[in-house]
Amino acid sequence: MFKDKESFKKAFTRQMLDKLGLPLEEASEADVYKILSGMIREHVGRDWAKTNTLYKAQQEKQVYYFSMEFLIGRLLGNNLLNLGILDMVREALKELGYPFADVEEQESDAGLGNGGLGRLAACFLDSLASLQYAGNGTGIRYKYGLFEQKIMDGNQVELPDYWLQRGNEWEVRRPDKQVEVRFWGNVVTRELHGRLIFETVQYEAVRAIPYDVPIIGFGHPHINTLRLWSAESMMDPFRQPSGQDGSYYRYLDYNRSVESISEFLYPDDSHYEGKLLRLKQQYFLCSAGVQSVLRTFEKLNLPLTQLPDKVAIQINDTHPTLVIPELIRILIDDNGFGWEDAWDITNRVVGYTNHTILSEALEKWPVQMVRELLPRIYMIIEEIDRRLRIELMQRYPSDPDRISRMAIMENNQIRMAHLAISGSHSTNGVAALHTEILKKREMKDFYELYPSRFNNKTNGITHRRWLIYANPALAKLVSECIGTRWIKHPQELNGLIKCCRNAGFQSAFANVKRHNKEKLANYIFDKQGIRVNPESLFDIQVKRLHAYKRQLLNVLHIVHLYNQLKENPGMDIVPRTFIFGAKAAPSYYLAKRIIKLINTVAGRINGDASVKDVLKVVFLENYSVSLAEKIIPAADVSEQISTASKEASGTGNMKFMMNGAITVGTMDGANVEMHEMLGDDNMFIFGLSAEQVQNYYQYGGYSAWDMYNSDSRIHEVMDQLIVPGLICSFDNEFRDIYQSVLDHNDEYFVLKDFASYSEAHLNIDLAFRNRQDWQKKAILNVAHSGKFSSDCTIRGYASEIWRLIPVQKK
Ligand code: 26V
Repeated sequence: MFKDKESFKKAFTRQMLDKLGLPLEEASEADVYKILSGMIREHVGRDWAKTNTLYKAQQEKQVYYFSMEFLIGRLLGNNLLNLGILDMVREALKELGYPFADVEEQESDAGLGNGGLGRLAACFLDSLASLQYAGNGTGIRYKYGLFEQKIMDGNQVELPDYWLQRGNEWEVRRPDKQVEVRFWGNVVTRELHGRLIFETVQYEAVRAIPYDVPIIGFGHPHINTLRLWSAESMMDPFRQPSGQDGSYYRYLDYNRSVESISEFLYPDDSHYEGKLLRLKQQYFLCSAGVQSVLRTFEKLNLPLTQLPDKVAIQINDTHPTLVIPELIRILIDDNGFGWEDAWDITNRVVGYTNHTILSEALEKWPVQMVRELLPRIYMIIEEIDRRLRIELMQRYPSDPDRISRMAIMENNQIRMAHLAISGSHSTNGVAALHTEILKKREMKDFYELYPSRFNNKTNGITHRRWLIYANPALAKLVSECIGTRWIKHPQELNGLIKCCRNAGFQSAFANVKRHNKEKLANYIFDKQGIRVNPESLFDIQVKRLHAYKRQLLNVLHIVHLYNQLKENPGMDIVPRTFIFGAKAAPSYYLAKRIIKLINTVAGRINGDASVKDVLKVVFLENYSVSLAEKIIPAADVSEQISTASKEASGTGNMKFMMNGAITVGTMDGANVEMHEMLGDDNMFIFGLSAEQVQNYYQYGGYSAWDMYNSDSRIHEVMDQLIVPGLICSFDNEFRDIYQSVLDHNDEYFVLKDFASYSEAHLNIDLAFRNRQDWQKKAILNVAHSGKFSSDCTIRGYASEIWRLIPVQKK
């Protein structure tokens, strides 16, 4: 069916008739999408089954990546790419009169994640399958993904993302694999043959139904599974038919509460809130996921003591930490294990990845909530805490402060990070700097207790989606220059180093960038009616809106540039297009105000004819995976400007680098490792170091008001937030932002870093004038980006944490 273009066209036309009863001329793009995705699904079905059979036969160890988020985006193009037929299908459809780009748009993004953490999980799945590891994803099939963002009058408005409305061609519902998850109830303890038995009674049961999504490896028929769980009602959740005890209304309430479990993704990744529904989601994922893992293991007919030889579970942040007590519960209560063995097995199975050091995002569940919703799990957590305290008492007999700092339960809260570290054999950070900060500061006590558990795994991105698929013109050019080995061995992108000075290659490289910029310019015009000049420098910041990511620094600097141009209309600057894309958590007031500010500044500048040839500002609505694929290949400059020490790694930084954008950034997250390879020549580094930031927090010595009073540029732009003029249209329009900076002593050092940021931008301006040298820098960025392929990251996890080898036919 996919042998060659002609047989594909024939099969495709035929299926259109057979399945939809449509002659090709009458098919819409939606019909084409449906038939094409259906054909791929059929095509991979057999290999999917074969992969599973192979896993069973070979009995190789498997990893389960547990995550509350998988930010997949669209699958059609990626699946075709990994099957090796994207170009053929693209051409065939074109010949049949359907541009592939229009067909792709028929698919909704699977937006089951907020940002970096969810997208990382999706990149990891792609690498696991492509490297032929037995690697499974375990997540939740939210009915509503991350909200759709509309900008109205400059403000963010959230609309529900009902991504399943048009159906999901990539999932298979598996009712035969359902499991039961239990909430509430009371634990009854009794003794049986000298052993304590724990039984939970009067619980409420929920049905967990898996939906399996095939994850297609690149270049071979290796197909893994992402299993997404959906909550459904049971007929007799209280173990008696509803109505029998006059509780029909209770059943209706139950029904509604069950459906809510997998109803929507929490849209906030910045502030932890102890919400019952979120805790339910987490336990739902953990319990369903662990039960399913154990069912698969059972088929091997091995004793559970061998579980750690066959199964690794990686928890993506603390959100799935309840896998630890859940696994212990099943081992003890359902399989008769004693505490020590259950604890030891669990510890060897689980690994934990930390993704943030922001204290406001750390999960701490109220004791009472956990005790009521999950009574048996609560008992187990209490026991873990009790044993940890004993261990600590023995180790630090005269240091009670340390014990309360490290305890799992303290002040009526359960600290999930402490539970995750003590219940697992590995804790990793996501970039070298981040891991150092965990070891030296944030988790210092635990590092001292368990030094060998701590390790670094710098994040990565899949070069298949983010380079080959999103930027086919660049991928082709790269292959023309260095051959195609880099596709399987992304580190070999460094073969480009030798081409970076070649004038012919530089100009071909520049043409690709120019072509991508034209495409983005057209998109911007179609969507928002703004004309941007593809000749101008495209300076882009796309990511979640957070105070620490400092979109504010970027926009204040734009206002400053604008002021300069107004003062000195003849000023010689490189024409710039500043592009933003960002969603704010719906309840994050300041973040939403910054969106309004960016849009206000954009409106003012774009409406001012006197700067129309040199300055444009665009805020692109509804930033998402599919939008990122359009934006990133068109960037000249990538803004990675978080307050040093705050961004655990960043992954957008890597995507831009791989697409030949040059970074203006702080020494934060993975920027540090980019800088190590690129040096000052090929990156624009500015701002305080992580250490300087830490010192200010610890010892003080910084005054935002002093900054404001001593730097006239800062004074001017800050006043423009509250005084009508070039930006504001009425008094105090952005006083909230103004105060958040000045009255809270500029927690994120926006003003402190303003001067060095401006200077970095002056250097960018100068560098961009020398086009050849600029191309050289851009090429070197691509050349060094192979280290940030998630293939590299996954190999690290596999060999050092999971002890996994690729599964190949013997
Ligand atoms: C936190 C919370 C807390 C409240 C409930 C909902 C929710 C959802 C997600 C999160 C996680 C925030 C942590 C996170 O996304 N970290 C990012 O992880 C990326 C991948 O490792 C990394 O590149 C980014 O630097 C880091 O900010």
